[in-house]
Amino acid sequence: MLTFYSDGTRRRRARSELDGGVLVSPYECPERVELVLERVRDVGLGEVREPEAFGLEPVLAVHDRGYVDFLARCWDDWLAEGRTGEAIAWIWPTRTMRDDVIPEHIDGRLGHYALSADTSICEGTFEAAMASKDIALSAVRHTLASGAPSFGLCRPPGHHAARDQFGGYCFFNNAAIAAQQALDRGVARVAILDVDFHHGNGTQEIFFERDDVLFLSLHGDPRTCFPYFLGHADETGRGRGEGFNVNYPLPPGTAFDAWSRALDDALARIRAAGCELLVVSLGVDAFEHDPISAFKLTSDDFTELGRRLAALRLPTTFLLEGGYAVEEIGINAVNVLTGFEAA
Ligand code: OKP
Ligand code: ZN
Repeated sequence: MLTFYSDGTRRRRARSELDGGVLVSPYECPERVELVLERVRDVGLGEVREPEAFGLEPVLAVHDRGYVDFLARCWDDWLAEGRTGEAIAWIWPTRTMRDDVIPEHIDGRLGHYALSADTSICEGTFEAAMASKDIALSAVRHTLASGAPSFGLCRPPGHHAARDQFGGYCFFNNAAIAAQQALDRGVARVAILDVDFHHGNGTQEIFFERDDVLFLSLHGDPRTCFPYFLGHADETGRGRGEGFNVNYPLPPGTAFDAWSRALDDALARIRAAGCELLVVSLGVDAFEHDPISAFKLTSDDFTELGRRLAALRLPTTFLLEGGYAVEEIGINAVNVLTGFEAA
């Protein structure tokens, strides 16, 4: 299987994440991709290729232009205010306020475009997000052209990024951008299966009213898990999208037996919907030792996940999302890929 990777992903090296009332060193760190890349090479998964540069057009097919402009300029605008730390949102247009007038000041713009305070913006963030979406686009292009599976070693992740919001360590929604690219190149229906521990609120939002993308997500129940305000089972799509959004909220402590029952239901739905391409939002934070998650999957379970995905016999693109047990992230992510290839 080909892997797409670029050093541009390491341009984001944030120093601060607001975590339980203190600023900590971010869980979503550049070492994550270095270790996955090392594992890809150690197991001999296949060639590692540089992505092509696709520019902003495929980004603007799923994201708002004002949002993209904000991300491109945020760091400079922040520095222009004389700030010394990293850019972190701290005020939002909450329920009783107005969100139809976008503020001019960078603090107001941050609140308009942020969905959470865990994700600071620092020098290089926009460049890393650009590299990450180019990796996703290159991976899906390869799968479309050859029918062969591919692995996009994306960083930063993407599934929390909505049409005009960043947060949960995500800026551009790599999976949504890749899926839209496939549709624009003639694929009739794409399945996005999100196995990251956290609900893919951004991907859900982007495709909620559409029937050309079937979105399915297995995740920690939002009653107790980030992102808290989306991801319930009754969110099934709207309008022509009704039935094309499937959430499997699962309780903390869920292990592979219960998790894989939800997985098998998702796979049956992908089969029934006649999808021509599978994009896997491959977070490996369902791992039992993940520091910020609560499921109990083992490293071997990730191999079995890969096997079950292969049984769909669909052209498949894997895109890295979360996974914060850094020591084991390479083993867990690549186990999915070797399990897929062995099947
Ligand atoms: C991103 B992805 C406490 C944690 C806050 C929420 C989790 C973001 C997960 N500072 N961050 O889905 O792996
Ligand atoms: Zn996650």
